[in-house]
Amino acid sequence: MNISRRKIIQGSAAVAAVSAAPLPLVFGQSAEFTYKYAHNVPTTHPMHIRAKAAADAIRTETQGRLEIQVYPSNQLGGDTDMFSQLRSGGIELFTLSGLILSTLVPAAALNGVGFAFPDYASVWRAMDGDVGAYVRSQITKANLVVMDRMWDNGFRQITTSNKPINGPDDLRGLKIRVPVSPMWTSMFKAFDSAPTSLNSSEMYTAMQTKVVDAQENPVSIISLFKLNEVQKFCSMTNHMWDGFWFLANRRAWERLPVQLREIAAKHLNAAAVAQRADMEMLNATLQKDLVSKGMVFNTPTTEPFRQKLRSAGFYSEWKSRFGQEAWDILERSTGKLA
Ligand code: X2X
Repeated sequence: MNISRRKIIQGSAAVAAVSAAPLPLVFGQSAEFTYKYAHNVPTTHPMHIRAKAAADAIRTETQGRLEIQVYPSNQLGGDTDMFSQLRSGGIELFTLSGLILSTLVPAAALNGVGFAFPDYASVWRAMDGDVGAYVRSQITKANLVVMDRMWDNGFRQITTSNKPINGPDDLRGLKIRVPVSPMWTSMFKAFDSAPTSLNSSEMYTAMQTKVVDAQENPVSIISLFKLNEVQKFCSMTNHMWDGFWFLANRRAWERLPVQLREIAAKHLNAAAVAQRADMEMLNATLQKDLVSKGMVFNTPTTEPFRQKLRSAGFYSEWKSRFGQEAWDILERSTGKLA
């Protein structure tokens, strides 16, 4: 090799070394930080797919310093259990429905108020705007770290094994599985149903063994958890919108150098936004797929359900539970609810 060529190579190696200097990488060396991220959906769900891609992007951009291992599908326990592990530091990262999170941070149930949002546009305006900012400030006060962008679970629909739900009267006495959260129990009590709180890890079996006859979830969850195998009817009630907050254990998060936190947050927030678009497309496709598998869909009128909640005192109860400040923030996004 002649001198000038060697100089050029040395020169470009030096440039590479300088640009890599803040994040040195030695191939084959194990990561400086290996964090567990756990969630409750199957690997076919866009939340898993986008989070996994974000974990790869984070590994690459941190030059291997931060490795996020993804544990899907309730592998590390049901939501209630994973949430305790997140708080104790047994797992570092976790996505949780705001409504389940409300067992620790009451304000996190705000987005689940019955029939608060008519469509996705109003959901994201609120959750990327004032409602989300308020909820995140409350989550932070509870000593957890939360990413800015919320992930979509979806508008929830009611499935049953035995009859379509055409109006609120069909909900009377219905044995329905709901997630573990006061908001869900309260809503289905207001409908005079008989709600049973169970984590999603136990939902399929509960219907298979007929412990319950019904459940409520977005079409994507109904399909990806294969609930059509144990449920016949799907009534498109859109009775609430539900999403996941991406949470981190505070001590684990603060152990990361600031630069690594910034890289992780950037990719996780971008993945959330991409996941929202995936979900809208998927919901339409999966409904067709469920129909082809024999599930029977109907779309009841919303107003009688809302009226039933109103007359049962649901909105006034939740207004006083959340407090005037939180309720005003919600109503600024949704219009008058109570
Ligand atoms: O538990 C459920 O029903 C689910 C999967 O929708 C949530 O994460 C709240």
